[in-house]
Amino acid sequence: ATARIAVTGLAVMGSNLARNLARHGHRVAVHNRSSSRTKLLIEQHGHEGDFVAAETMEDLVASLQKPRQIIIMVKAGGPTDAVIDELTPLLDEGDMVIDGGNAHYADTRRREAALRDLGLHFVGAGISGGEEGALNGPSIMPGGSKESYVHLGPVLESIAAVVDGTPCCVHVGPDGAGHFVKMVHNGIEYADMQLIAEAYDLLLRAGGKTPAEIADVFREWNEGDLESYLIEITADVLSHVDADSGKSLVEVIADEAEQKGTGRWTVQEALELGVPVTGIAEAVFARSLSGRVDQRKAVRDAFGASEVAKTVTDGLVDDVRQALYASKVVAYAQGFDQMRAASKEYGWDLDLGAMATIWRGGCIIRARFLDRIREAYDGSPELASLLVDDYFREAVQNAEAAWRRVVVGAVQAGVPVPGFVSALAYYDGLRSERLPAALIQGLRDFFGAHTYRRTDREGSFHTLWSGDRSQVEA
Ligand code: NBP
Repeated sequence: ATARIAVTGLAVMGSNLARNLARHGHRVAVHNRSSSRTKLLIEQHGHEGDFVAAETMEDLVASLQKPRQIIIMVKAGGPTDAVIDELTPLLDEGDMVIDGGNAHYADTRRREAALRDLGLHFVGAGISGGEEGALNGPSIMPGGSKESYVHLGPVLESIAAVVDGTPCCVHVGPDGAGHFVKMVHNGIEYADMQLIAEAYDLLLRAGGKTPAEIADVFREWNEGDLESYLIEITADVLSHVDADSGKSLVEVIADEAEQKGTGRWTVQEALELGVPVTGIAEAVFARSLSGRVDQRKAVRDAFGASEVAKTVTDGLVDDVRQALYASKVVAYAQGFDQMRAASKEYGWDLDLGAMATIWRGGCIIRARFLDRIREAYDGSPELASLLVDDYFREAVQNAEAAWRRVVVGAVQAGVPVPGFVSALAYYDGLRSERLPAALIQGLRDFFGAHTYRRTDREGSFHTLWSGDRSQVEA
């Protein structure tokens, strides 16, 4: 029994994670349901480090130091439960089971509670960065008990991405906190990509630029506040020429965005928590709309394809940059708001500054910008919104005029920019002295006697709408 840690599930993510562990000097036991994958890993990469191949789950467990640490990297859902059921009878009190898959945080909460009853630690760890990240340094978001992190932290931190000497891995919070944070990360990724796509579409259709020209714009943007992995790869994708057609690849890719579901989960959970994550919701719906091919055709046939008025102005490129930045601030403000709400709901005590810190490297939304978010929450952990932090307030104020010009211009030109529009509406909504919610309350009271509160007196009131319309205290 000599291996430090184990990985079961050796498809692309599990194999790469095991290799990453081995390359960092950890003796790693490896196992897969069908042993062909285990053999392949050892054949191809066995020389990279110290692997112990296990044919069966019993062998895997027997090969580990105590307390045992076993990472599960299988398909999320039923397969994860199947592996847990197979594994738990073989374990001893204090052992740790780590789920590195994309589990729903509610499943993680359920599994954590069940394993806690058995005296085991269950750690739902969000792992971001895809296969490349798993191999070379992901962003890792482990939940579960503090006690488990004492053992697990050093190993996970050793294989995580590192930015400015700090590993992109921290104990996020109890039970499902890690998977929740990973889910919100993915939701923000949806919003970020939608905003980038809208900026591209504006420059293409209203600005009359070619994809190659837009690639240069994104390259330039990547030198400033927008610097991020997604902006960088946008330039790469836009400048790629398709060998078959000789066109820009983006012009021949089918315009139907797919989704695996974490964006949808983020929005579903936001609805439950009552947190307006409008940017993420618009991003999820924009993907859904793109996939409604028959409906798109029917409406196009009925109305004619929208003719976009070219609104090329000297300032368009810089206006779009500023609109993108301000909308992105809003998307992150919403995502962080959701984490804050969940933290309160579930008693997780999330350190939001630390979340920004561990997203600076290894993951898809890694960006310069996250340093500013970390500073904002380090300075005031109870920040009401990212928007009120001095740095972001100033950034949004500076961008506001350009942001409005872009939204107005896009609406007039007929380019759909749901992300930009909804971000601006969110900002305007929060800033309004009075909202028409007052009228909604009046209507609710009218048809359903749902009562309302007044601005000038304590208490709940109802107007006798179908009687003499006098007011009664409810
Ligand atoms: P997959 O999600 O494609 O799952 C394949 C693995 O699950 C294989 O090892 C397979 O074993 C195993 N498995 C299945 Br399916 N059913 C099983 C069962 N009933 N019992 C035991 N093992 C079972 O692998 P992946 O793409 O490497 O992803 C692994 C996890 O990481 C997933 O939760 C995924 O969502 C998450 N993730 C993936 C990425 C990414 O970029 N791909 C990024 C971040 C997170 P077999 O070989 O015997 O069929």
